[in-house]
Amino acid sequence: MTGEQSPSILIDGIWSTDGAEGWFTVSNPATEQPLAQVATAGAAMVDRAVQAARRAFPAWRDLGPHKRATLLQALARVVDERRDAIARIMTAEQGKPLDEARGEVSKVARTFEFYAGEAVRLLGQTIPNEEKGFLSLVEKEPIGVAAAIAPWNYPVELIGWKLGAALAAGCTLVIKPSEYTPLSAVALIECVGLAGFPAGVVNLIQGAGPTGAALVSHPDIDKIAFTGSVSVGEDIFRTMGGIKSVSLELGGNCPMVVGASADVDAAVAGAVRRGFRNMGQICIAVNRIYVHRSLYERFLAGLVEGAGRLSIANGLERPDADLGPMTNIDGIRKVERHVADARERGARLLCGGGRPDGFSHGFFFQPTVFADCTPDTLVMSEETFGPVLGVAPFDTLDEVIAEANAGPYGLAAYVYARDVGEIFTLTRALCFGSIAVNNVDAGIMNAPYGGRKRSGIGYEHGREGMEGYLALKHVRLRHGA
Ligand code: TXE
Repeated sequence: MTGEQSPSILIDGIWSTDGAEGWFTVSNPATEQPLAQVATAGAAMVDRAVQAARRAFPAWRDLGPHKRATLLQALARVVDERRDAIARIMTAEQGKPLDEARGEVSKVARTFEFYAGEAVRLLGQTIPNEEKGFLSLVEKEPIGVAAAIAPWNYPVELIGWKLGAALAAGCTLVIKPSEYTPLSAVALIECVGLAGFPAGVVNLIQGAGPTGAALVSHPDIDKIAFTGSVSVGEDIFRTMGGIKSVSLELGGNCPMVVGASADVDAAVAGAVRRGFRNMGQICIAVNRIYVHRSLYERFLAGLVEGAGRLSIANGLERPDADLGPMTNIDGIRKVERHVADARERGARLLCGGGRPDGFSHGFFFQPTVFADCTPDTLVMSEETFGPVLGVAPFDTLDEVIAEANAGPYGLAAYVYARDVGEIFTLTRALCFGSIAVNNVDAGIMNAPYGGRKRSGIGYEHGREGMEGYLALKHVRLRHGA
């Protein structure tokens, strides 16, 4: 790939950059070399994309659930066929190792299959009335035109969740990917046309914050589905103008509690996987770990050993590497700030803490573990979004519940314990949208996924993910005397 101009905008079935406001450069975070120039959509182009989605909406809504499901199945097949090509683009612009990128693409294909199944189960209900001769019908209808705005950490999956749910519900879309990962989105959305979807049902625009703001504030948008930072989530409420349905999946600062009854080896394996995978750039990454004092030093020794075994590489050169680079320099700077803060506050650095040797370019960082972290340490109180884990001991469940629930986020929490009482005391008391017990896969396709507190509103995944693109209509029918 070169720094050539990419025809990266799709409006009404036509890939074109005519009318673009300018160009931005996408680079490879492992080499810092430019990959492509991508066009920025200004307000006029955003308007064209929304109007295309609006025109396509009635026919798509009326197509019928079985036909929509068949197209979603076809989309899953095309994505599977092109898995390697899409994954290579993702690794080149986002940094995650190629095998991991391939896994992400496969999961998106499974998402489309899941929502193909949900599309044909769009059931309403009937409600008995007090008066004889009346019947209430509650029907579910697609809400209209959806704006889908995605970040760069899972550049295909986080678009795929919104796309699958919206299409199954009968909505049309305008998608805006992150300015760091526009090419992954292009590779995914090319599959939509190949699968046979009508023109205008799915539109793709490119650009940074101002393009996103133009999209969410467009008066013809009915639903906004956003994944990204808390600050932009709050901006969206301010800028959207008018009353729109909104789902927001924002940041997290996810705790792991390793109870006195835990299997320490399993907890260590979970912490290594969910703490460092994708360089910690996951909203449900484990950030902070509270370990019962009786297991503390054993857990720390295991964690350091596990972190030390992780391989770091350019994921195109070494597809099975554990870790690639971080996606951008801002991420590195935030990690460095959190590492410096932990040092200053007296946390014990057990491994990592800086850039690894052997890389002359690229945003690489060592997996890093701090022990004895106080609650005010940034790694414990804020989302680091990088490969840094803060660990602290605890003595009582009451104490750890208060620590884990402190702070503004409520996306996911992790519990390792074998005692049933300990498990349920923790799962009942922790205020998070998802809690994974003795595993670290808090988000699965067929269960609802969403945050409490400042981590967001609404749900993705599962049937609930599709409900967010539906409106209810109550029809009260008088059918007799
Ligand atoms: O998010 P942004 P970024 C967190 C994480 C990370 C930080 C920044 O802490 O360090 O967010 O990541 C578009 N109106 N998460 O830069 O800035 C933007 O162009 C409408 C958590 O990715 O929120 C991009 O497409 N849209 C998270 C998208 O919003 C706007 C995943 C996200 O950008 C906009 C990623 C505006 N005013 C980051 N401004 C998670 N929950 O997984 C920007 N955008």
